[in-house]
Amino acid sequence: MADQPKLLNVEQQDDLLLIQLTRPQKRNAINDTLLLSLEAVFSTIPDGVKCVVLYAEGQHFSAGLDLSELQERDVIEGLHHSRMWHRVLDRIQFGTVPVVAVLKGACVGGGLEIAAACHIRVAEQTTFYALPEGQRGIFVGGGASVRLPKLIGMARMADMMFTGRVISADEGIWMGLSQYLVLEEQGLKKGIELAKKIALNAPMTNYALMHVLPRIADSTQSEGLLLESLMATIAQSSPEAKQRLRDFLEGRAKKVGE
Ligand code: 1HE
Repeated sequence: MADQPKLLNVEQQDDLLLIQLTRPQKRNAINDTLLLSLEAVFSTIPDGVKCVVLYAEGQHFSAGLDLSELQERDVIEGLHHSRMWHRVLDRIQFGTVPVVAVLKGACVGGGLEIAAACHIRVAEQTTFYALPEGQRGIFVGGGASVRLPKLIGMARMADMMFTGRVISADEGIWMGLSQYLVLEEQGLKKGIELAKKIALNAPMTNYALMHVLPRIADSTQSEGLLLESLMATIAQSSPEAKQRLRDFLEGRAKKVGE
């Protein structure tokens, strides 16, 4: 509706798409409208965009599910609601381009679930992580029970829910919740810097990292090894890979670390 505040701001910068949560007055709590807006944006990534940076206005990445909408749902409505979260977060994780999330302040509940669906997480020093579902008498419903154990292990996730433990940005980096830790206000700059690097990769490599690597992680060892061989063969036979290998052998490509 026209008089409703905009919950997302989307801006294309060359081959990057910057998506900002713009509900700071509610600490970027995720109501259904915001969740469906995210789905719409991630379903229509413009041609030419090679990486997304997801960040937030205000002091907090996201306070999670908008609890004011958690009205009396019956069982089947609850199932559909959780499955809607799964659909949207799968759209982020298994979309067309990698997503770098820039975290700060609260990254809790559904906010952490969204962050976990992204491919790279940059945390500002103010970030803190929690799963207050345990204290609110509910359970995670946006995919955390599948994605978080892959990042930090099941025991740590269970601890967060059993005890309401709040994880600091420093703890989060060694646990694996974020891959990068930066000073306050430096997150977006770092996120864009990383997104620009990711955008330089061969699209086939980014595709393999987004779509094949997590499937290999879900496979048995023998299935995973076969998937790896198939993916490696497809990737190395692409014209872009051949060109990149020639560039290295003929001294035109950067060495590791340059
Ligand atoms: C909200 C929400 C919310 C803030 N739903 N309205 N998530 C939680 O249990 C986290 C709940 N939120 C908090 O613990 C705190 O708000 C924060 C630590 C994140 C930030 O504190 P603070 O002092 O900066 O803000 P505030 O004063 O608590 O909140 C400002 C406003 O945002 C206030 O509304 P106002 O109209 O009184 O100004 C709050 O009510 C509102 N607000 N968080 C609704 N979450 C797929 S299943 C996922 C399940 C979950 O995510 S459960 C975890 C829910």
